[in-house]
Amino acid sequence: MVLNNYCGRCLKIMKMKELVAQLFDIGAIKFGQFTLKSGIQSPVYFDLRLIVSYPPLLAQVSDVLWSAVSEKVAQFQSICGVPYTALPIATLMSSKHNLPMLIRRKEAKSYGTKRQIEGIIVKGSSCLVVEDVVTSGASVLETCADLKRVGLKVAHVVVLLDREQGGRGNVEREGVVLHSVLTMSQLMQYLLETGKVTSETVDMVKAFIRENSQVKIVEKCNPTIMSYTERSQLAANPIAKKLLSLMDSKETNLAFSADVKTSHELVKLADAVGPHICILKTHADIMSDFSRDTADQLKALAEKHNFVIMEDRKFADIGNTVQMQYTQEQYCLTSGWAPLVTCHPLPGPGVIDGLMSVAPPGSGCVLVAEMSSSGTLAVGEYTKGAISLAESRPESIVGVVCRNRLSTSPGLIHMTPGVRDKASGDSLGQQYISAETAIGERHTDIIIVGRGIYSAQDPVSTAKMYREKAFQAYNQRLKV
Ligand code: 5IU
Repeated sequence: MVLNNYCGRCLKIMKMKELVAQLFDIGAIKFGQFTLKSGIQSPVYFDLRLIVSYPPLLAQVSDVLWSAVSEKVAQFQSICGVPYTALPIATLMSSKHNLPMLIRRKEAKSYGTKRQIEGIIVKGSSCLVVEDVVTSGASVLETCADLKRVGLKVAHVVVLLDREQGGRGNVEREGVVLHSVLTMSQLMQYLLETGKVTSETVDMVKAFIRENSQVKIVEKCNPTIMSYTERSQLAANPIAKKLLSLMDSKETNLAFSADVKTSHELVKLADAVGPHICILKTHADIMSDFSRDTADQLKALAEKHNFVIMEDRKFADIGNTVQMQYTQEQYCLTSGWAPLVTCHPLPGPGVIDGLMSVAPPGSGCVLVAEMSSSGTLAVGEYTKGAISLAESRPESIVGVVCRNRLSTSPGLIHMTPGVRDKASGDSLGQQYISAETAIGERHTDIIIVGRGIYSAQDPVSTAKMYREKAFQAYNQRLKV
């Protein structure tokens, strides 16, 4: 009896070794440097997508997954694969064992009306979730959450490989039992025993697992890894929506601060640099000749080149006073040429109320939460206060001027001034950082560049250079 059991176990291990060796041979297990969805760098990568090209292997994987939950199967009324790799595996399991399948649509959110789960949903029935690999458990939990949302019970997940990096704990904390066919340690042992890898490779992977045994689930709503387009759908203010979506469609997160002294210069620069920017930032009160005509020309250019104008007035008084300042005729803000204006949070919410009560519909404010000048007092509790004010008024406050990412609100746009290449500052306290630092390291959204562009010999090609650097840093961020 004991002998039989032992042999059965031996047989199982032999089969598993064979399966692992075959997966290695088709290139489903790779060694090198890989960035996982959870952001960590891994020396080993497991990619089962290839398996559809090897039908017998696909069938074998489906069989071992089924065996791993064979004692539980009676309790399931449906089966669902985590898209996309596990879809064909779940299909085979469903078909072979006559267990109805459900398909989770990964992209349904962007189409709104489409169903997230396809197939017949019997509310209250139990669904078995199938996945190829679990690292942090984030993908598994997303699928479980969508199934639960439509009224299904999800208590069991079966996976081929548990990478032993915290996924089991993360999934089980959500009340879902994880059944795995293999752990990463077993997989490495089998590869060693079948002569596919050396013991050095096994040791390297083991060390990696030891150091990364608790991978955190990447927050789904982490704005630093969301696209501007995704975030535009979550923004409450129409200008924030427009700005975020044009940043992706126009491929620019560059704001140009055109601090020139005449309207003529401003209009000329705005027309030339317009194709490369998402925001034109102005200081109407720097110009000696700002008029309604300037405002009209700027408005036309904003339409022509698809950018948003932000008048950097930095309103900073009580509501009643900023109302009068905003409606004063000289700068004709009520005509709507600048849908965004900056203001200081110093006075409290009244400054926002005052401005919004007189600004044309669809306008917004940008709050100064931090400054780029040395010795700035906009730090610590002041900055925190600015952020809570911004987060409490998403319909009016489109963004913040800052030097770091300060909020996880996806709709709040972080704009960073004091950006310039090959300069560390000026003689009056300005402090410069690079586009890569602002967007790539400090995770802000827009760089604001003034002298770096308008003092350059060729402002247009320089703007193009800043645009490319900043947008590349954003794209890089999304890859994590
Ligand atoms: N600006 C800053 N720092 C700040 C804030 C605004 O530089 O903290 I608030 C403005 C000032 C200027 C532009 O209009 O951004 C930056 O110009 P230069 O890139 O030329 O330094």
